[in-house]
Amino acid sequence: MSQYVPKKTDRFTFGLWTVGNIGRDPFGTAVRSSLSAVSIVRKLSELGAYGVNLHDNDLVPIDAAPAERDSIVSEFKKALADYDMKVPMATTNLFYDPAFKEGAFTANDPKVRAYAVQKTMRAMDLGAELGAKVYVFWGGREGTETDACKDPRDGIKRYRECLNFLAAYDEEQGYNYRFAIEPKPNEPRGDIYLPTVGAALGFISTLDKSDKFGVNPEYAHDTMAGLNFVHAVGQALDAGKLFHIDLNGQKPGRYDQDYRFGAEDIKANFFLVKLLEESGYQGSLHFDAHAYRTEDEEGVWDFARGCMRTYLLLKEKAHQFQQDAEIQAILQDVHSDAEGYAQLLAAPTAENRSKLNATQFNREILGSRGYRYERLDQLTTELLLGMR
Ligand code: GCO
Ligand code: MN
Ligand code: MN
Repeated sequence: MSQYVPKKTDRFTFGLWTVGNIGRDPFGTAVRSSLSAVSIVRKLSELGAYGVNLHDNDLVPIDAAPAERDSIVSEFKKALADYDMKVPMATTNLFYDPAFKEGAFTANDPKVRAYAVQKTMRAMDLGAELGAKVYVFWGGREGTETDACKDPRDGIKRYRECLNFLAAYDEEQGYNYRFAIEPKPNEPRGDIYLPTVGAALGFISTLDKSDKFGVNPEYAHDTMAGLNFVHAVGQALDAGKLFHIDLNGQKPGRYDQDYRFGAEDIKANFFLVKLLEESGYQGSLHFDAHAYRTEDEEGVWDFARGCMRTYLLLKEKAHQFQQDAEIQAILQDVHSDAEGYAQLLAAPTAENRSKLNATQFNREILGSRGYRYERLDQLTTELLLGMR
């Protein structure tokens, strides 16, 4: 059905590192050969993606000489133009090189911190050259195995200093990036600073140019820790801070799996897609995931197609949910405000305060009511199973 075929207007993006993942894990070596950036751009465009995102070193090797860098970048730019692909987001690899083993922006060694900021300035230059509008900060190495090594207040303070420095650089260069902090609780560090969306939102309010900063939540990161990702995204939306999102699949309580979007917990993914669509979120729908290690290149493209198709199927299900008369009747009933209390609470005026003080509530009536959420959830399940 053509409605489930991805189009550029769906704003789907993948990282070069995602479809480019060669299946290395802590227990085994690569199982697929690496794909060139140009071939990834071509294939993703054919599949209907809007763009590709990258870390500096996904494209340009860390030790490339300036001339080599320029020729790689110009070949890549040509491929973007040839295949009508965008680079909406760029980021820095501050986790792979041994220099960052003790942290990057939060490292104890000020020279490591300075190098991390310099590397990010150069990666921001690269992203701007490719047209990126969002710049992601994922602090993969910003954490500890033992808190004997540093006071967490110093970690946070250094993080802030580095981000303030980079926001000033952004302003000076006129890049006008939207900066998105990506929280994660652990992996690769034992514990990572800013583990949750809420922690990142709190931290953002302490930055010099806090308006420029938002979040890049990832399904797997909250789910690993047993948290409700839909609630986290809801809070980010409410704060006007959902600048980007990383979609994937993950079982709770496991290692970082980064499965295909929709591979795990279809119901949670449905509520996520429903929320994104109903909120009017206009940013990229970025898949930060990779194919199972069992796959060859064909499986990689099955994986990429699957991420996008499942999103579109769930988007259609969200539409059906809105059209379903029985579901909507239950919702209407539980949200009804016949006596105007919702209005009263929304306006803390003196009149409303005294009105509320004078009100007599019947606790028994309030407590004896049934909400019909069993039926509502069953209807949702049946809708997702194609039975409605
Ligand atoms: C992870 C992270 C990364 C980041 C990426 C972009 O768990 O490894 O999700 O994939 O998203 O580095 O900043
Ligand atoms: Mn991740
Ligand atoms: Mn991510």
